[in-house]
Amino acid sequence: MTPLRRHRALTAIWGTPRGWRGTIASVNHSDIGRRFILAAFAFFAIGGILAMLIRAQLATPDSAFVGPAVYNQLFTMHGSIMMFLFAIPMFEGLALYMLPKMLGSRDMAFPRLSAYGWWCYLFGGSILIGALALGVAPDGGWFMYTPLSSKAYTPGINADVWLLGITFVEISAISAAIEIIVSVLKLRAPGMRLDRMPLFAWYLLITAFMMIVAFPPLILGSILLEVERAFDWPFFDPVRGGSAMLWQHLFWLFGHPEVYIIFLPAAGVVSTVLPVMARTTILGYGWIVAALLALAFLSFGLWVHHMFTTGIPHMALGFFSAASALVAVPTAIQVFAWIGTLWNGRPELKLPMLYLLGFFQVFVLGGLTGVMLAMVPFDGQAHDSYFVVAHLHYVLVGGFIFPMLAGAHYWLPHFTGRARVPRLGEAAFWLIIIGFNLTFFLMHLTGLLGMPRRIYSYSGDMGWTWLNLLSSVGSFIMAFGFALFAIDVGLQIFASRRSRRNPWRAGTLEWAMPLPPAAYNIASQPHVDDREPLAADPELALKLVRGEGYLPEARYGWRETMAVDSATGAVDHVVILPGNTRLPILTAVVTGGFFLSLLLGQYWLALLPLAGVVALGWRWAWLLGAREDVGAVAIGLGQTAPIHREVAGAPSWWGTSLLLVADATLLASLVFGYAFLWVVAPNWPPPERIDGGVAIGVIAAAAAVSAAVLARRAQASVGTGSLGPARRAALAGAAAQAIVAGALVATGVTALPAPTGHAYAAASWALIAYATLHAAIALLCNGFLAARIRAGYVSAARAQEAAIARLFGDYAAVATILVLLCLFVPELVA
Ligand SMILES: [Cu+2]
Repeated sequence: MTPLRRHRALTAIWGTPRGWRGTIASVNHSDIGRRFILAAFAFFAIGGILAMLIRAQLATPDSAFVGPAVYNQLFTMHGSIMMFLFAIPMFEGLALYMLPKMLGSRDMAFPRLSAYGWWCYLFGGSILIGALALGVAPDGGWFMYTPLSSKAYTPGINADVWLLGITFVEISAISAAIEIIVSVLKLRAPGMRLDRMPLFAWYLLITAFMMIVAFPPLILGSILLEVERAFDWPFFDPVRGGSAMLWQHLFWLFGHPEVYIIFLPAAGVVSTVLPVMARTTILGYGWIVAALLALAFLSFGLWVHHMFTTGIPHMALGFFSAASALVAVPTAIQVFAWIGTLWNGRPELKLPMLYLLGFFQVFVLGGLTGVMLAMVPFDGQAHDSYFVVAHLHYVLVGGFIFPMLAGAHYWLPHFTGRARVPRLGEAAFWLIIIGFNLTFFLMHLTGLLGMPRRIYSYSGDMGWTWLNLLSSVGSFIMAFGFALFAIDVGLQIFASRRSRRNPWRAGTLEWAMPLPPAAYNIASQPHVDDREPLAADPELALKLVRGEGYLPEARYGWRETMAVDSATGAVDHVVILPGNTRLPILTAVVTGGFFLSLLLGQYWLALLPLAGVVALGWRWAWLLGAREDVGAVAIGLGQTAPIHREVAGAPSWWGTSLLLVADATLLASLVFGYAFLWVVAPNWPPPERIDGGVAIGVIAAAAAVSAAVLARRAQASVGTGSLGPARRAALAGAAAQAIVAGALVATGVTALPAPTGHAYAAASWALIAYATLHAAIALLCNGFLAARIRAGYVSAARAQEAAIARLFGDYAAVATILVLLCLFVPELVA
């Protein structure tokens, strides 16, 4: 096959048809990644405009530019947009676009999930922006503290917009995280051992693991607060045994790791771009990976440093203060690795390098004020003042925006296939860095002079006037810088000359393709023996185009890419990815209908889109698979491998396992909340507690265990090819799950007091709801398996669905038993 014919054949398989039909059906990672990046930049512009309105208001004392009600919406939406609609989606977009290319793969592991995440992000973000346009945007601050955000103090729809809109958007974060992990661990080019991966992939892998553990507490907190607002279940109401502190714990359990979730991908950009700019390789690859793991681990033990002034015990203050200071160690390892890399190399002061120097200046300052704030006595003074505002902008703008701008200029030729316009970018850089430092450095002083954050006005005799005016001037200089950046990018896309391949002479695989890349990335997949394959073999790009790698054939309309052993990179199997489909957008629209019904208080109506999501999810899974075994297929280079349907441990199994990790974190947070209320909240013990119900509870537990056993039996029968017994076991398992769900609800109805009376009852009901929901999901899994066996999609080789049904059966059993223990053990002890 000639390279041109191969290109045409692969494009026919992987390409996106022109026009809106192609646009809404595309699941290609380059398409979806580009959209994420563009939309995130648009949201960044909106968030930036809000920031300028804030600075316009604060430029002069006693300003009447906007009133307090509007001002509250401005700063709340500025923070929420920058965190949830800009930073996270921006890195998701970069990961979706870049990761497969750097790993020498053709797409991410779950293309339809990428597309679904994209539409959820777009629709959820639109709900938030729509609320802003209608003047009912969230106004309780981006961390939505109770009781301010409770019904009594925020009676309107504003807080609901935040709770539901952000949760809707978080679907895309969780799905991207799962996708990143499975793609990094499984879909690499053969030969790419873990220690041969580009560092960027390490950063994303660790970030993604943090996401599936950090986001569930926020999602749980949002659900609980929304349930409190909608149905008056008093989780956070101290009068009825709730605790406002519970919200803060759940929020910062998410919120602190969130800072690292934003920083690490950007640090990954630094570790990628810096060595190329310095014409050398990164110093201390292993040290950096170790530091990343330490950071990820430590960052989950720091959340309380956001709560130093809430009156927590002294022991806890000491512990969390020390842990916060400790985080400087792994961060310093990274910074020294970067400095050492610069020292070893011959740095060239190109535009990306300029932004990296800006990053060093800003981020190091932000880190130092972070160490100051980790000291409890200082924090007591600076808390809730502009000093904290200055610190967080130094950390987040320094730790995310400057590296991302470096990355933007580094990778733009990859997106556009064009070289940049000279000099405009340098001017933008100087405006941004001067404007930034002017705006935010002075805020340290404003804060030390006592100006609290989030006030909409101040009087002229406080001594803050000049500092505020200069900060406002700085912010407008910075805004001009960003406008110039946007113009620069626009010119590069539309009016610049073509870039040559690999303009930076980098060594990683994303530069092994013509620019802009084709829909399938690479005509054949390389065998990787080096951390910088292009540096090791300058001919590699040509060889791949000529088809001298893995999967050089375009066959059967399959979207094929190699899957490897996650540690050694040895060939494992071939993954056949699903093609373009409208299912993701359809599912996202129906999901959006669900969230909108809740937002408008139409709770019965919400059941309709909920049923729709279940039906679409069924269809989603149904469309995969085949009715006969294929066996091993040729993969080029004279080798063969099985396809993903016929192996254990295919991407779908990994994805399900990771979903359950996220799910288990949610359950753990719920159990934590329940225990926290018992131990800490006022007005305990509750007047009415669970009364009887042990017998029904035992039935629920027994049914859950038998359901799990039946799912295992179904899997074992599939393994030996006895499909009839397998189907009967699956159906019996489904029936057992129905009994579990019924018994759980009956336990609540007969034995628990009403959930509105006391936080105890509310939390107990929440636990029951969780277990019941999972029994229902396990029921669907079993039913699905039975239907698939009947339709001929399952065989001894094609046993994936049986394994997944078993996984859910096990999980549902553990969850049910844990929930029942939570309900009954306090009674036995008392
Ligand atoms: Cu923190």
